[in-house]
Order: sequence, then structure tokens, then C-alpha cells
Amino acid sequence: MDAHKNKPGTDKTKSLQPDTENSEQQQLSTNQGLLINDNQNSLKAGERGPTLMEDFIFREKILHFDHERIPERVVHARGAGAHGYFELYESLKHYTKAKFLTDTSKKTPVFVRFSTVAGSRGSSDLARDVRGFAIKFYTEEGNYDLVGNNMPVFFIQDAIKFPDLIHAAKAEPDNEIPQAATAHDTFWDFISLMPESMHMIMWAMSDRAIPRSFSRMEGFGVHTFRFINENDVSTFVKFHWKPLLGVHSVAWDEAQKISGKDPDFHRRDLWDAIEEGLFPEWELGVQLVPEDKEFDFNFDLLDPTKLIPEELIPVKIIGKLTLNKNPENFFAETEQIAFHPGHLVPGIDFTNDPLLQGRLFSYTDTQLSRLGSANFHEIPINRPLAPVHNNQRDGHMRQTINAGKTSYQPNSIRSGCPFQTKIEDGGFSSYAEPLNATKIRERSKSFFDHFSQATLFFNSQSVHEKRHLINALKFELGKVELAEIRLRMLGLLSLISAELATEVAEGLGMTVPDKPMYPINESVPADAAIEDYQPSITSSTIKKSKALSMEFTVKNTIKARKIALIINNGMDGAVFNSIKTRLVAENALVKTVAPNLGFVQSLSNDKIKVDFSFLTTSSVLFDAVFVFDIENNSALLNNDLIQFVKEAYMHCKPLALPVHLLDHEEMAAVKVYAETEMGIILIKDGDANEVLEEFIKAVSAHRFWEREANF
Ligand code: HDE
Repeated sequence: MDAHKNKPGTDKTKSLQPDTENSEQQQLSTNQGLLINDNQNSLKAGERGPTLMEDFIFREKILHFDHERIPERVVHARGAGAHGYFELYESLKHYTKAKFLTDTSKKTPVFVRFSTVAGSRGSSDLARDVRGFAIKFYTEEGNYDLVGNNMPVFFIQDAIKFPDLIHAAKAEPDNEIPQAATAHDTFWDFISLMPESMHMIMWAMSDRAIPRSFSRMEGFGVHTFRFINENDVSTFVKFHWKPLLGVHSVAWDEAQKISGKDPDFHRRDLWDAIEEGLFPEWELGVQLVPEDKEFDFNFDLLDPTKLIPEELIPVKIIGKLTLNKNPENFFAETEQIAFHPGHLVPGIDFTNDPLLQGRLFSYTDTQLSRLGSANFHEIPINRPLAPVHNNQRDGHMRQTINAGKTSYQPNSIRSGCPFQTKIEDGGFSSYAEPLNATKIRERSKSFFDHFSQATLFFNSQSVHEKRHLINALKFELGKVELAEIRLRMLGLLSLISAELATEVAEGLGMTVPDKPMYPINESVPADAAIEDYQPSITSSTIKKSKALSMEFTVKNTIKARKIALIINNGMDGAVFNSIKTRLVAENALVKTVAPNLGFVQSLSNDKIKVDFSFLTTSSVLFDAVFVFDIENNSALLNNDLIQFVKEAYMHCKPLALPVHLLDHEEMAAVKVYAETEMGIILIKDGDANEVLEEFIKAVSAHRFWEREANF
């Protein structure tokens, strides 16, 4: 039996059990239940003769195989998911009547799917990209989907631009190159003509686009939504997920190497953490804005390229999400789950954000082509825990057997059932927002400051975060072939920060143009001046926001950190055991690495199991490296080990090293910075236990990016 089947579940996972097939101790059969006697040979006319058309067992098997694939998601195709639950810390009754947000005794089952956006299903987890962060809450009032991302803003302001954005970002249509990468002409051509994307470009070029793991990313609902309370009072709300492990990323060089060494790195990390019982956790936070404060900001709350700085509206932490169970079957659960921002419960409603409004059409529509039928809500993972009764009938692959004569309303034959529910008894009603409008195809003037928050983001980054962002732009624009695209981008960057534009220009061997070169916006009201509808910069009251930098999210924990313990024959087994035990007690995930697989022999002849050889793993797959000392120094100075340590050093990881390892000529750089505060811990007198506390502290600090200044 698979180990993870013993792990805890939720009410939703229990509800999936009747649909779960388990072949243990079972006989092989056809789909009709006929027992199969030979699954190795097709039916033939003679042992060397042709296969017979009559072989219905062969035909059924091959036919099913031929149809195993469904279209991948048009965006967010690559993903991984898990089950879990949401617990509420305090009731939000004052703001919303949603039961899962008012009753603190409830544990709401959820399924979460994380994803990249641009790549295909088989692409690397480590692509520079936005990450999807989609949650389905199986509440007693029906399914509520919070379909968010790991960045709080978006590239475009109106949903009608989404196909353009995605066509530009995906592989180019003539040769389908590059896979899962935005470093190419069509993406930057589009972006350089879309000044509204500048704020999101800052996020997408920051290290947030190369997260260390799903469990170390924030999540955001992005749009402003509405809470509605029992008295029909509306409050604007923005949703935030804050990871309890802090927000951390990898280095760009590392990301590219992981894509080759283990393209399933994030998927595996999520799976392993749950299997080990190191459940990923996030706190849910809300920013609340009363309806009458809608216009108190120098940006529009309906504009999805803007965030509300936490200095203006603090994030109120209201509950916790825990992921505690891996799926039984990737296709049945992670692939077939269908999210939709329009899956609401009473107490939550939309705003007129034009991006959100457009999404409300797209999600159900896309499920029809992806999952093939209007009955996709009947797939086990999509079924609500709340009962479903209505007069919708039939269609491809209908599962429900709707008993009774009537499938219409009003009816008298079944006393009008299923009947409507009054609002006070839990029936949904849309927020009665007063509208008095003229039909127009225009953008609100309040949406035209495309730069202030991009500047706020850039200025809020730490020194190394800025450096990484600048390098990302040098890389991405450096891959662009058409010089005019690069030039247009430099023009736009100069409106965000002169420092940023100048440094990127230097990397491209170009100079920043005097004037930005974006197209004139001609879509203005008939009686308005065209100048009033061009991109603009409003002065911002806030110059820096702490919440926008990852630097301040470091937590004092090494939970789920992957640590390589480098071992070899002739090491001290007792020291190894005590260090390993302590790291495991601190919830780290430790693996042994040695020149060869099998076992190494300690000084006292104990056998220690080797998890990986230098050939089957790589330093980029670990957060930290601990090298155990051995009697024979020359064996320790093995070239594979030196390369492993050097690479971890270059990626600014914490290292614990026997002091004589630094005698190797290739370790000269490491030697210079040993014993500084830069996470290089030396084991001097053989007893590695003495440096353990320092090592644990260094691992919890994540990375020592200051080292980069010396490369
Ligand atoms: Fe999506 N998006 N999106 N999106 N989106 C999809 O729905 C779409 C947007 C997001 O794990 C698709 O079922 C439009 C913003 C996530 O299954 C599709 C627009 C945000 C996922 C779609 C947006 C998202 C999707 C493709 C512009 C963050 C993955 C497959 C108006 C708030 C969900 C599918 C999963 C998936 C349309 C913009 C998040 C085509 C038209 C903004 C996390 O319906």
C-alpha cells in the first residue's frame, strides 16, 4: 500500500473514497468486468499470424489508451495540487455572511492547485513566470474558488487584452520556441507597447518569479472583491496568503540548472513535504476598505495593476490554510479540477474590475473544451460537499440519475421542487450596486498612472533584490533580437527609475532614450482632451513598502529545508548520527550524498546509507550543505565534492565545512569569506556538533546574498 494513503484527509477526501478504485488483491478485468486471462498477447491467427479484428480485449485497451489525453489548460497548464483545510481564527461577521468566514469552529476542506502560466504541461517548474495559486473551498454553502496568483497585480487592465498577452508570452507561433520563457521578441514587443504592464513587469522580473517552493510563496486574490454582511453592507476586500515559512526564491543560475536536473522540483517538494508530515501552511489575510472610502486612494481600487500598500490598509490575518494530503491520482484530481472566479458563496461578491468581469466568462467556457462536457461539475474533485438539486439535465457523460417526472419550474407535480431559498435562509443574491451608466468602450481616466507603483516596488527592494531584478531584465531583453523593442523597453524603464534604466541599458550596450516611445492612446471620450488619457505618473505618498520585499519575511525555522549531508568512508558515525537526529528533529529534510551509492563505513565500522551519489543529485536541489570530516583528507578533496560545495557557495547557501577543505585551490574564494557573517561555518577540531547551532541559524536565514557582491 502507498505510504501516503495512511495520511489524514478531509471531508472532501472522504467523499472521494466511493469513487476511488484500488487494485490491491484484485483480478484484472475489462471495463465490462470480464476477467482477463492473458494480458501479454493479442489474439492471432496462428502464433506468427496477423492479429484478429475480433480481439475485443485488445481493441478496448488500445482504444482507451488512444483517448487518454485531454487538452491541457490554455494557460496554467503545468501545475501540482494537494488537499487540505482552512481554519478561521476570528469571525468576520461584521463584514461578511459567508459561513466559512464567520464560524471559527469550522474546518473547511480545500483543494489547492499551484501552476506556472506560460509553459506546457511538461515544462519545467522553475521557469521565470507568475505562479497560479488557486483554492477551491468546499463549504457547506457550495464551492468557493479563490483563483489567485503569487503576485498581487496583473499585466493588463482589461480582459479583452488577455489573448494578446498570452499569445505574445507563449512560444512563438512559427517555430514554437521558446518553451516556458518570456525572454523572446513577441513578449517584449507586446510589453513595450503596453505601459500598463510596468508594475507587473517589476514583479515578474523580481525573484518572486523563481520561487524556492510553492510553500514559500505568497498568494493574492489580485482583484478587489466585495464582502457583504447580513445587513447587505458591502466592504471592499483584497485577499492575501502569507506563507508560514517566509517568502523565498532561488538564484536565476540555480533555477536554470534545476530545470535540467529536476524539472519537477516544485511538484516534488510539495509532495515530499506532505508525505513527511511537514505540512505547508499559509495564513489568510484581508485588506478591508469600507464602501465610502472607495475614492480615498490615488489609484483606482478597480484597477488590477495596482495594490493597496499595507502601510495604507494593513493586512488583517484571519485564518490558516494547511495542505495535508497528496492526491491519489494526478489526472483525476489535479488535472480535472476546474476553478472559476465566479464560484461564489453568499457574503462574497465581485467588483467592476474589468479584468475580473472578463474572467467570469472565460473559466466555464474553457472547461467545456478542456473537460468536454457541461457536466464537468460532476467529476468527483469538482463536486461540492453541499447538496446539488436543479432542473439541469442530460448532456455528455451525465453521472447523476435524476429521478422524477419534472425538470422544470414552476411545477405542481412535485410541489414546485426543487424550490428557491430566501436570502435570509442562505439563498444567494447579487450585491445591489446602483448603476447609471452609458455604454462605452473606454478605459477610465483613473487607470492611467502606470508607473508610480512600479517605482514603489523597485524602491522597496533590498540591494540584492534590485540587483537580481536588473539582471533579469538584462537577461530577458538581451535575448530580444529586435533593437527597437529593447529601446522601447529602456524608455519605459526610465519612467520607473533612472537607476534601473541606466543599469539595464549598460548590460544591453545601449543608451536610455530621451523620451519613452509608447503608442498614443486614442480611445478617449468624444468630448475629452486626448492628453488627459495618456499614461501618467501620480506622485505617491509612500516611497517604500516593507511588505514588497522578501527580505523581511525570514522566519526562524528550518522546517522542510533540504540539507545535503556529505559523507564518506572514515567519518565519525556518532557525530553524524547526533547531527542528523537534531536536524530531523528541527523538521529539516536531510539526505546523505557520497561518491558512490550503497553505504559508507564509519570509523567504528557502522554502515551509513547513501541516498544520492554526486551523479544522481546536485547542489542546486538543496538549501544547505554540511560536509562531514574524514580521516583521509585527500579523499575529501574529491573533485565532485569541490564542485558541489563551490556551486552551493555561488548560490549563496549556508555551508558547514571541515576547515582543511579550504586548502583546495578551487576553494580560494570560499576561504576569503569563511568566518564572516556570510553563512560559511568551519568545522575546526573535528567535532561538527559544536557548529550545529550556528549552522541551523544560517539555514533558517535562507541565503547569504551579500556574497554576490564579491563574485
Ligand atoms: Fe486566469 N485563466 N485568466 N487569471 N487563471 C485560467 O482557466 C483568464 C487571471 C488563474 O489551477 C483558465 O481553467 C482570463 C488573473 C489561475 O486550474 C482560463 C484572464 C489571475 C489559473 C483563464 C485571466 C488568474 C487560471 C485556463 C484575464 C490571478 C489556473 C484554464 C481576464 C488573479 C487555475 C482554466 C487552475 C486559469 C482565463 C487572468 C489566475 C483560460 C481571460 C488576473 C491561478 O479560463
